Amino acid sequence: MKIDYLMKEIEKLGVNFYTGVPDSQLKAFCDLLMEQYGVGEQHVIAANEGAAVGLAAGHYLATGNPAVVYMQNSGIGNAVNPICSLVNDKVYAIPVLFMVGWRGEPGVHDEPQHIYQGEITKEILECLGVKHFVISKETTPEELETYFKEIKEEFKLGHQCALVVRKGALESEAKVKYTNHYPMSREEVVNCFVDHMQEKDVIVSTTGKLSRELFEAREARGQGHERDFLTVGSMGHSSMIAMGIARKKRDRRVFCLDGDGAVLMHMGSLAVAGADKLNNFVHVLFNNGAHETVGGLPTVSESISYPEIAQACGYDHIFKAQNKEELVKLFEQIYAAEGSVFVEVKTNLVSRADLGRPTTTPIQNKEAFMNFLK
Ligand SMILES: Cc1ncc(C[n+]2csc(CCOP(=O)(O)OP(=O)(O)O)c2C)c(N)n1
Repeated sequence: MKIDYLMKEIEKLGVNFYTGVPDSQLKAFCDLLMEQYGVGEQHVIAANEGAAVGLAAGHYLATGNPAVVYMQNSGIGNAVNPICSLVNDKVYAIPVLFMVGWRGEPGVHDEPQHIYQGEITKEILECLGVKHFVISKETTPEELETYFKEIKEEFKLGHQCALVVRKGALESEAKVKYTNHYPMSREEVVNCFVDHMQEKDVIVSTTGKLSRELFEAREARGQGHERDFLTVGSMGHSSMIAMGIARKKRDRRVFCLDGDGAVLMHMGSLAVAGADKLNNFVHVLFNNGAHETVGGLPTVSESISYPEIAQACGYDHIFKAQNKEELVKLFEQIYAAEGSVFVEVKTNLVSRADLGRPTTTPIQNKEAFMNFLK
């Protein structure tokens, strides 16, 4: 379906503000927002999907106009609390239009982390009191018009509605190119960690392409995957997984290879990890200033200082690298450090078109990892 039809219907509803967290399945929509509005007055990329609901509610309070909140279906979990306890009609009755990318739709092949979420997407929206309409490639402008008539009526009652967007449903001409000027790619840096880590040490890697690159780095070296825990879902939680391991395995260094979008999503964890003062915890932030995995839309990372934030949160050592020379030096610094470590590595937005996906299952990953830790 041409996205223009959808945008026209959205505008007819009186919506002129968009917020959310990007999703590859909504790439056509996200790119269009970037092309039309960039990030600013009419479009804000939120830290997480719950925060986006908060922002949409604030926008409504100030203007009387509903907002669109976009997300991958995995983000529904982050939004459950403000959907139930803020915008629901038993509380403040604030209309919101959700655009939800339907990963893991039953019958459509997808990665393990999307399967259960995909199965329960419609059910969970029903449970949350959010009326949903499925949008597919075949949805006609007439069908869309009838959906939006219903949405308008629901909005009058202070209800929320969702468009559940199937794979390949939206077509757009918008082609936005996202870049930055840093010399190293995320994959190069991942490879460097694999080559410089000591035998006993383990990695917890964040959601998205970083984990896929780590998997391929091991494959390319003919190594097993037992030293890596791939956080394939659960975006933003890899640092807490790593901390949980580090607390109980004090004789090993636990590296958390994190993304800036993921850190932003649950930034409070930095404070908790910093306060725990673990001397075997190495938190490495791959900062490319973007949600590269899902298309490259920017985060706010370029305008903040993670090293200063980490320092203020209590991490004992803060290191930085943005070129190969600094990166290689890092490992001496990391292994000489006593106390918890935070590293910021700046990376660019280059990734391989032929990047594979893990060929082992999450359960195999868990079992091999736990055996290695024993
Ligand atoms: C709760 C949740 N929201 C959204 C997504 C979709 N998603 C997967 S990876 C990703 C981007 C991660 O960005 P970042 O951590 O900066 O890593 P990068 O891809 O740039 O390496 C997003 C938004 C998700 N998996 N889970």
